Amino acid sequence: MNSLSRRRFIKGGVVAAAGAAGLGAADRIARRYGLLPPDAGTLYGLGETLTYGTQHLLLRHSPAREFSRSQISQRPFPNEIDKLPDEYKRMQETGFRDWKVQVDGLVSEPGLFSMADIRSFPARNQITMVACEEGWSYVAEWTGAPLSHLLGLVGAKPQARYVIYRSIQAPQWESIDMDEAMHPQTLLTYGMNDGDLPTGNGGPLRLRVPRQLGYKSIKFITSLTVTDKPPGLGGANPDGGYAWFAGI
Ligand SMILES: Nc1nc2c(c(=O)[nH]1)N[C@H]1C(S)=C(S)[C@@H](COP(=O)(O)O)O[C@H]1N2
Ligand SMILES: [Mo]
Repeated sequence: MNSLSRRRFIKGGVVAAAGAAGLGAADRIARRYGLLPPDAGTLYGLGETLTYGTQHLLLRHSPAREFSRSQISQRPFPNEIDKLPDEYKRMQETGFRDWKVQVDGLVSEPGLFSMADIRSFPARNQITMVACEEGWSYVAEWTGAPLSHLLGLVGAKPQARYVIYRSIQAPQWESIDMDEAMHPQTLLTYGMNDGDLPTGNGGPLRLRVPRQLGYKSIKFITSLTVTDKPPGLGGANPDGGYAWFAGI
């Protein structure tokens, strides 16, 4: 069984078991173990709680599928983006020399990091899929620094539960839990298919979260906040069918 069908199988099984045991029981267990996702209170909250809770307990260390070079898509698909601010264009003209990422919140040493700083961190390459909730996908090779490295540098505190990340393209932001943030495949990426990350795909810096749907991989990252508070939903608007936890 590949990892995708295994996840579906596990999800189905646990949902069925929860149905038999009573959904109230699932909710109580999720509360007890601190596994309520930020959208637990919304219309689809119970389903989201079950999905998040089961995946978290069973699959929190499991990797996203990595592909071989020959599976890289001929034309990586840059999804349409809203207009970028003039500030972006100014920084682009000087090769993003002045691009800064602010890191704050529950950390011992908040700081500002330049692209040169981030490029000096230990790098990782991985060939993964961007899967959009609208049904299309592509495979590309991504180069970047594990987010875990940056979180280690700033000294994320033990009570940290989530990382919020924001784009220069306000109001684009999302959040992930600490397991996702510390996962070795969660990368601050600046390279794609042997070149710099193109603007359309989020250059100069994009957080790739390959274990979740495309909308969690926010482009043009300018700040990160470590927190112990449920962070709200970002673009994960339940009315639009977007779940906060978008595991694939
Ligand atoms: N800043 C920003 N990040 C974003 C988006 C966006 O519009 N702005 N779109 C998201 C969505 S819905 C998807 S599916 C992916 C698409 O990534 P791609 O353009 O590399 O195909 O980017 C995500 N990150
Ligand atoms: Mo998307």
